[in-house]
Amino acid sequence: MKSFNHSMKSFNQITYTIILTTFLVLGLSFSSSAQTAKPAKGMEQTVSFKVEGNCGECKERIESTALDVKGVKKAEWDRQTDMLVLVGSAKMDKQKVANALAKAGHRSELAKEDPKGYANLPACCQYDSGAEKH
Ligand SMILES: [Cu+2]
Repeated sequence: MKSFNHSMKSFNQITYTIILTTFLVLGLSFSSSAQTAKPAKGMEQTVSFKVEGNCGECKERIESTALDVKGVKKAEWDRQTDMLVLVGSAKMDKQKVANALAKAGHRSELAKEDPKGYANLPACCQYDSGAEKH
């Protein structure tokens, strides 16, 4: 029984070492990838996603709606490519921006448009009507 206990102990020690090493390696790789995914506090981040829109009026609406969301410092929407580029603090949440845009009627890669918001858009801005970009 004594020798059994002894071998159990060394087995536990080996297991413990393996687990510790695994966590250490995982922890190191996780922290380095986490740094690139989420900027440290106080740092700025730039994100972009596609937002449907038609014209200069859409541009103003999309950009001012985005700027009203917490943490957003700069918003620039490109009428040709439909890409919205946001610069903001670490607290900026692109999903919140997408939700605000959806409420205003603009569909994006991240959120489906609110039908009421879409219906309230001026006819020239209703991007699903087949109206040309202008
Ligand atoms: Cu428009």
